[in-house]
Amino acid sequence: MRLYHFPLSSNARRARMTALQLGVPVEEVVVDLSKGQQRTPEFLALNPAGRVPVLVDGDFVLTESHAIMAYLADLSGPTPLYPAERKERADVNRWLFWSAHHFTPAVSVLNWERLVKGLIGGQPADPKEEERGERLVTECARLLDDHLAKNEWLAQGRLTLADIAVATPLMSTVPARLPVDDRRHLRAWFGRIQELESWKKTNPAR
Ligand SMILES: N[C@@H](CCC(=O)N[C@@H](CS)C(=O)NCC(=O)O)C(=O)O
Repeated sequence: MRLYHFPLSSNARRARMTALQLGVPVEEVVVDLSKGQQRTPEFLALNPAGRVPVLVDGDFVLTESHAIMAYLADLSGPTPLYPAERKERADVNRWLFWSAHHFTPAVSVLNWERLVKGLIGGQPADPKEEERGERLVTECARLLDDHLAKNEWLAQGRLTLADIAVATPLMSTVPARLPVDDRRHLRAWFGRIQELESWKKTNPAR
């Protein structure tokens, strides 16, 4: 099984962390986004959207990081990371969808303005977009912090795919200046995630 990724991609990181947490062996293939390798005909044949991650399992090609997480978990057999019981799984799924639909796109706005633009060509950040990103991330961070004030983990009282999915965009907390400094419960939870071997092993600085 091959997992196409880029070390700086938080979307790819959640798939890589999931494989590591589950102990599912995957061959990691780097697609260097900074060199435009996501736009080669070979890669576009795998994912016409030109984005990582992509998982290739035999003749089955799967895109979308949250779907890849669920697929890997199902492949590994019963796992507390992604419970089979209907309501328990729904509890995890709600955070996977929240991550995909709300949190990751919110962080992406600030990531783009404050980090990626600089990396790819030195375009200045657009203050209107920064303001929009600040507002979106602040709303999400408030929701997360309130939940984590009462819960050690996002779902089911233990580490699940929910935590991995939501935590990876926070890898840009410092470079994208995410407005999370005053969210003490969120930061404590993120500290617990950063202690995981799967987080350390997927650190782009390694
Ligand atoms: N919804 C997709 C988003 C994937 C995505 O946007 N990946 C970014 C890296 S974080 C990418 O490959 N960007 C390449 C580009 O925009 O050219 C997922 O969750 O997998």
